[in-house]
Amino acid sequence: MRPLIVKLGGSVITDKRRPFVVKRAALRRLARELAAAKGPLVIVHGGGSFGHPVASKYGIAEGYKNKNQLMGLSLTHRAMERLNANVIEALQKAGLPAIAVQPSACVVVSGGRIQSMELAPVKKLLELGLIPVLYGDAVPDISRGMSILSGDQIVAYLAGELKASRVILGVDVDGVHMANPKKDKSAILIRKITPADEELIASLGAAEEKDVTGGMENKVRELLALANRGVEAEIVNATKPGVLKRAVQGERGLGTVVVGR
Ligand code: IP8
Repeated sequence: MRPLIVKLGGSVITDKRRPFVVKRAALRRLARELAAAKGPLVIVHGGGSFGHPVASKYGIAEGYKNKNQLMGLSLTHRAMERLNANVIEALQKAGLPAIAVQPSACVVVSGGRIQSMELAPVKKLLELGLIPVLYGDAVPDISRGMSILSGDQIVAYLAGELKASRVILGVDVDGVHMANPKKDKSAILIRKITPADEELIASLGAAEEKDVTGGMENKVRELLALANRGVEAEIVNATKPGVLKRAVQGERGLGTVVVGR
């Protein structure tokens, strides 16, 4: 029972310029598109304008430094729960039996990296036919007190552990580009990335405005590590109606494919 794992990027489901604003129409559409998936499905979503501004204000991603950050961790987590509730409701309205799984309660993180995760509940939910929905979260970190765990890292970890059939990351651009496509309309889309493209991957970080978890470079690095474990992944534009639907139905080559050695 190899699940398909889909990430809904924060910039796809929230308005990144306006704190705590959900893109409701987009979320409704994406929920309907996800309903086209056959077989077991895990959904992970990012933070967008819910998690990132709060995490950044309190410096959660830098680890524990002062007592103020305790409220910061609490508020960041709550912001993510609020966004997650919106996602779950949209999925339910599209007829999908979605259920929230709280990462900060089941993942052990050290130095910002997942060390282990209690997977028995997720596996059982999948076996029953439910759709676990996880999200980037503010988490306790056993070496530095606290961290921000990105949805991308959760996707990569789960895909490896659950031996996912495939991973699809839905973002707000057509895939990975040679330059920032939001600033440079002529930026060339890269159709395929392999571990040999290190120079290109390192240059991705410079081209963009990063959020607290690192943006496109980070996504590609997570997916490459996964591809080396035998799980293929694709980054597609989920803001274009129908693209995510075609991807979850098994179509390839809609965006940037990440493959291993
Ligand atoms: O948007 C980060 O998740 P991401 C979540 O997947 C928070 O990087 C809490 C900022």
